[in-house]
Parts: sequence; C-alpha cells; structure tokens
Amino acid sequence: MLRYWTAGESHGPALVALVDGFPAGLTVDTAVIDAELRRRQGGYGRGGRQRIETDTVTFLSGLWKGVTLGSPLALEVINKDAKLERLEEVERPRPGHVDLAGAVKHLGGVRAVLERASARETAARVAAGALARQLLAVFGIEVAGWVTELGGVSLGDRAGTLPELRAIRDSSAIYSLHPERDVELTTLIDRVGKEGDTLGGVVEVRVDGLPIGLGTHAQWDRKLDGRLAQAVMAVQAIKGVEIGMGFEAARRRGSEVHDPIHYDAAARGGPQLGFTRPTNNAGGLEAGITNGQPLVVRAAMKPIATLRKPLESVNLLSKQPEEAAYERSDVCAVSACSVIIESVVAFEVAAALVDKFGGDSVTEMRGRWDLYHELARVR
Ligand code: EPS
Repeated sequence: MLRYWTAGESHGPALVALVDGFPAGLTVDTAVIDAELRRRQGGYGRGGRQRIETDTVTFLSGLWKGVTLGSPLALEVINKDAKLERLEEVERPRPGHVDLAGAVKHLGGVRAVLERASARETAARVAAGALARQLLAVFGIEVAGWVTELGGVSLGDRAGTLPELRAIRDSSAIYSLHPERDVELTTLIDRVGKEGDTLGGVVEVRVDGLPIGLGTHAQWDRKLDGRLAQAVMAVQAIKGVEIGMGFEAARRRGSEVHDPIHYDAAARGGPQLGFTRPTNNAGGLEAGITNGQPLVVRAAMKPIATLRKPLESVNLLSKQPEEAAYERSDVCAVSACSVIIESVVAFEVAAALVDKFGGDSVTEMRGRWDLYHELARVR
C-alpha cells in the first residue's frame, strides 16, 4: 500500500513528507520535484512569504545513489522563515481559517493550530506528488492541471495533448489555458488586492495514459473516485470536488450523460484495449474503476481567509468585538492550488497503480502491467 503523511509547521524548521510503500528501483530526479515546488510558489497574486522561500527537496531516507530502495522515503523542504519560537499568540480568530474551531477544540491558542493548518504544508504534498509522478511516468501516465476559473471569471476549455496544454499553461501567469486573458485576470487580482480582499477559483487536473482497471467497485473505501475526492477535498481551502461532468450531470438526461461504448480493433494494442468512447463525461471513472479514458478532476477553492481588510471577529480573551488578525497573505493562490491538486491526484493514482500491480519493485510492476494487458487482450 502506497501512502504518505506530512509533518511540519509553517514557520517551524522544515516540512516533511513520509512516503511509505514506494517500490524499489525508480531513479528519482530531484530537479523535477524542485521544479514543481517552484511552480507551487508561483502564480500571480502570491504573498511576501514566497519572496523569502526557495523550496527544494532533500531526501533524508529511502534513496541510494538516486534510486528508491523500497524503504520509507523522508522528504524535507526547509523553511527559511523559521521563526516559530519568536512568534506571538493570536487572539483575534480569522473567519474561514482554523483559528476559532481549532483553538476551542484543543483547549489552547490559535497559533498552535494555524501553524499546522497553513497552506505552507502543501509544499510537502507537492514533493510527495512529484515523486509519485515519476513512478507514473514509467507507465506512460501523465498528469497536468490548470486554472479554469478565477474570481468568478470562467476561462473555458481547450483541446490538445497534455504536453501541448502544459506548454500553453506554462506561458500563463495565471497557469490557465488562456494566456491571452492573463491581463484581464492580473488586473482583477491587483484591484481586489488593493481593496484588501482575496479571490478563489476552480482548477482542473487531467491524467492521460491510464489503463482500464485501477481502483475497484467492490468496497467503498477503495473506490478510486472516493479516494480522489478525499485527497482533493483535504487540500486547504477546497470546498468542492467534481469528476468529469460533475454537478452538470445531475441536470441532464441519462442519454446526454453516459459515454457510448464502441470497439476499434486497430486500437487493441492501446491502453483502452480497443474500446473507444466518443465522449468522456464520466471523467475516466465508472463505479470507482478507471475506464481507460483521461481522468478529469476539478476542485473549487474558496478565497484565502486572511484578509488585509479584516472581517468582524471577537477577541478570545476579552470576548469583545474586534477585527480579525492580519499578518501577510496571498490575494489569490488559485494557480498554486492547481499544482497542489495535480500532486494529490498523482499520488492517489500512483497508489491505485501500486494496489493493482504490486509495490515491491518497479520491475515487477512493469511485468505485471504487461501480463495484465496481455491477458485482458486475449480474453
Ligand atoms: C504559504 C505560506 C504562508 C501563507 C499561506 C501559504 O506563509 P506566511 O503565513 O508566512 O505568510 O502565505 O498560507 C495561507 C494562505 C494561510 O492562510 O495560512 C505557502 O507557502 O503556500
């Protein structure tokens, strides 16, 4: 079973991801992980903290000469702004953040919970996800994500292969597939920032090259759609998750929603084993199992809760009305969110791949992958 946990506070010495169950024999490119960490720090509308940090990964365990050993991997991302011991308590909880509920729950203070709840923790998830993507790449499985909506402005879709779409996205300051609309959106972010406010948005992640058969219909907690929803929903500030047509499917008739099944003998050697679908409204999953179509997951991110023009709050000591606390924050982190959702989706898909094809070594996984496809074709 491939799984991971993270540890670390926003202003503690470091963030750590502990990855367990990762197969032996993968040559890891740390520069690829660092590139994802750098992307997470970017996107228009980020705050002052990103000018302090230069996130890079260090492997504390699980690698020998750059190759995974099959033992637990500990990944570390250092915090340059490690000042936790000098930070003061916060008495004015921010609406929308962990502050009030977390402090009451722990019978303690706000600082103790906000340091862990901060989205800085996602650096560790991106590091783990970027490692998982390297395992997926061995099997020709690719992941990419982008911003489809920002501050209520919808950017729409774009057709293309993942390398094509990734190149377009990388030319956008917003990480969208419509760089020609960057100025409109950066102007919006600037205006909202000047007003002391923040913006949310919607991100989409696509996974190409998936085989038929990852996940299961047989038990609720192993259904891949359920696992993806949990991983995505558990990212800071996410308020909604959709797969494929998502909520829109509820408004349409069955005949407009379900993807017809065709067969093309010439495509028998491909990942879909010859079964083709003219549409992909299911978003690559049927009954919790991948169906050979691209996986499409969308997530709705609420606006950042730390506002320069603070909302009404209450001083936890005096119980008198006061404005919520403000230190510094992002106006908009939706672009960064697209990198984070890519990472958590990549990790869940890699975990499902390990479930199906075994987790001891990449070589064995490869052999089992080939055998499975051979058996599925002659069936
Ligand atoms: C973040 C680092 C944090 C915040 C942000 C995410 O750094 P600091 O608190 O030192 O400014 O900028 O976290 C939040 C938006 C939040 O509300 O906690 C990061 O690296 O992503």
